[in-house]
Amino acid sequence: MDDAQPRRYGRAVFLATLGGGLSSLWWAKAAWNSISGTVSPVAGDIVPLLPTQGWRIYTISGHMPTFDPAAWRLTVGGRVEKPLALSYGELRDLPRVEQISTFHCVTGWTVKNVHWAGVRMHDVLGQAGPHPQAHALQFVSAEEPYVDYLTTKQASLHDVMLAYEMDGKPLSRAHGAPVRLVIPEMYGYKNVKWLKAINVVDQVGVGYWEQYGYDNDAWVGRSNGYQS
Ligand SMILES: Nc1nc2c(c(=O)[nH]1)N[C@H]1C(S)=C(S)[C@@H](COP(=O)(O)O)O[C@H]1N2
Ligand SMILES: [Mo]
Repeated sequence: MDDAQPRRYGRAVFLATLGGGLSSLWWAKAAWNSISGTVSPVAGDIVPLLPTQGWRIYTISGHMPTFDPAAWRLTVGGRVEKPLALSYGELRDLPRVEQISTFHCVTGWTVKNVHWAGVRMHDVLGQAGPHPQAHALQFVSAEEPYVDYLTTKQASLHDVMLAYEMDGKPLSRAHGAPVRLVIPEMYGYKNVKWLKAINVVDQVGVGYWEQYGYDNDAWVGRSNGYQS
């Protein structure tokens, strides 16, 4: 695809908007490796690739969406220059990253050292060219009506991932096949499974669990979840 010009335009606009601080990391791939945190670029060499334990499989509907590789698309829309509909193959063709990070549910369980593989948000959004005035992302699950939001700044954290593999295998249906959001800094409910759409929006809306009183900013250790 010959989209050098729109791509550069999208980046320039987005960078100009976000300015400095955390958000400048959005495109600065090289900078990520110098940041310490939960991600190890050579994670596989340090922690053996083992099936992780302690998961509880959650659905809100009792029905897990099925994944048809031929028909599936991940759409990127909302306030973008160029809406996208990525096939599974196109998603897999984007630069692959791996990380090991720990997963916390707000109800108290934790799964340590989950080995994820997938793509970084900027590699998906960069092609779409988010509008300068839009400050949030909406993540829509194929499991309706599960939805959640991150600010663009939160979504630019270095270890946020759209994960298509867990523990060295394609993401299972129970864990959100074919792709889920992973944001280790935040509690599990932000980690939307069966992701089907990312929409660039002006500001965060009310996510599925947030409508019942959970924090919009689900920082592990700082948000205690229930607010009522
Ligand atoms: N579509 C969808 N995504 C979801 C949920 C859900 O019920 N439906 N539960 C969330 C919560 S509260 C947690 S803790 C994790 C659990 O991930 P797991 O089911 O892979 O263990 O998924 C999150 N993503
Ligand atoms: Mo959770």
